[in-house]
Amino acid sequence: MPAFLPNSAEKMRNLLFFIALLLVCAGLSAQSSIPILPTDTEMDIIRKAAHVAPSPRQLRWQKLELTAFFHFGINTFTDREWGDGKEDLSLFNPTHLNVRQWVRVAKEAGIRQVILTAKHHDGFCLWPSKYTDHTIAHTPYKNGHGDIVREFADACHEYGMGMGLYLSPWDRNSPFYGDSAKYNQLFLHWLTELLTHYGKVDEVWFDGANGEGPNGKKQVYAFEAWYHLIRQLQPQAVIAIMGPDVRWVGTETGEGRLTEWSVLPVNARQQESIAANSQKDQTFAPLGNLMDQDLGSREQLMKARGLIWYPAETDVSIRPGWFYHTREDSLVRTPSALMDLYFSSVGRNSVLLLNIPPDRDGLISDADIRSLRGWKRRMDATFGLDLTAGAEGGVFKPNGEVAPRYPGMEVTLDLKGPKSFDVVLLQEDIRQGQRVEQFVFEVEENGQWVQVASGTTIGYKRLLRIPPVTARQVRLRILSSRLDPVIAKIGLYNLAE
Ligand code: FUL
Repeated sequence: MPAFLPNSAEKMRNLLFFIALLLVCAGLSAQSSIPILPTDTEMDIIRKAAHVAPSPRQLRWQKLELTAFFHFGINTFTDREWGDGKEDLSLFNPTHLNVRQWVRVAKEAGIRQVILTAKHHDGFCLWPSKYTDHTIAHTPYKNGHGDIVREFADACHEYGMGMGLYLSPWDRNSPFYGDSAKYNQLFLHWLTELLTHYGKVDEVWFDGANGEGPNGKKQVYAFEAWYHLIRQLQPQAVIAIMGPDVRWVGTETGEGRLTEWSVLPVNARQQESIAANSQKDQTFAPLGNLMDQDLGSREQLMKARGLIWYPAETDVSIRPGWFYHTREDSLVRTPSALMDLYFSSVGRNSVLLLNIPPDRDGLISDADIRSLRGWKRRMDATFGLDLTAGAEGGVFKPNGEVAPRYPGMEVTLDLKGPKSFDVVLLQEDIRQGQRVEQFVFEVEENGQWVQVASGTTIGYKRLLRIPPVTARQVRLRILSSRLDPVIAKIGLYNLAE
């Protein structure tokens, strides 16, 4: 990887001095939330946006790139997607259950963190909770002595895999659901069990489904109290996607936006909380609808009272359903479809959360394993050889102004001989923030620069597929950025068939 810092020590010193000066002048350093003051000008707001950066837990999560879900529970045995909480628990009897196999399969596919449905909407707990009878302790599995959360935690530990738990707020079994105070308290008990008995937890996942309880009343979730408890018990865990650290990308198709900002505006109601919690943890309530196409443009930022780092997670299943159904064995995504998912999620500044549902035996099925292996082979064959290795140049030429638009910033690479490629990879150093708004990628042909790719945001990672091209000199030009962008990597590859 060429480093986009000047080659000589002197240039390096100049650059560091320049960056330090810039930060001092701007009076800003990177932080995960920044309030906007009524006196801030448009330029002040943009400068602030350029300094919003991930918290350590968000940064760790973003760098994982590939994470997976295991949807497994009573639905696996009733062949349903959403149970109603009245299921006969004697149906739950995975005779060959091997959670180590799930985690191994995921690991071999390049996945770095996995999330188990500890409890889905049907209320069935995969661990022997003390607070309900609707648990694994009342199933034939290991004669009621099983604990699949324990097996999962042990397997994650054994394979060095990040461990996450999905605890559905919606509960169609609990008699307390709808009696908001009681259910919220119960939920705290469940969280406490899960976050104290099983070692380190890296991600806590809540979806937003919400309904009425048996009393006919809509449950009001006490998210704030839940977040508070999670921060106390497992401070390193990211809370997704009804949570402050990670947002839902907005679809379940596996497609992120072409323009995907990790810096989002928050609203007036949040202003005080942001001011009070600046540099600390804070509650979240981003402005607007997270399914909108435009979440973070300059126009959106101008309406905000604060700015937060709130990156996208793309959840999608390897099969049509979230739970395993035999009838879907022939509908497993192919290796090339999984490759497409990588480009449309990780390649668009998001983390991929790929669901791989274990079957009724309690194993990941052969069809899924075949696809995952084929995908991994393609990933390795594609990204194993970066054609910029050994390239010269990469001196980044900032123009040094804190200005609203930055024409003319560019990075040129001499590939030391003609190289053919059809994939371009770009990365910003998001520890400094996300800044690039528009770029073009060019190759030199007969003394002329020819554009082969263009785009808007880069963020943690941007991947572009282009028609195959051969060139010796390539150039990234930033047409618009919120502040001097910090380009961490340019890579050139060939997509493996
Ligand atoms: C949704 C749920 O309703 C689905 O069953 C699934 O768990 C998905 C990941 O989240 O909200």
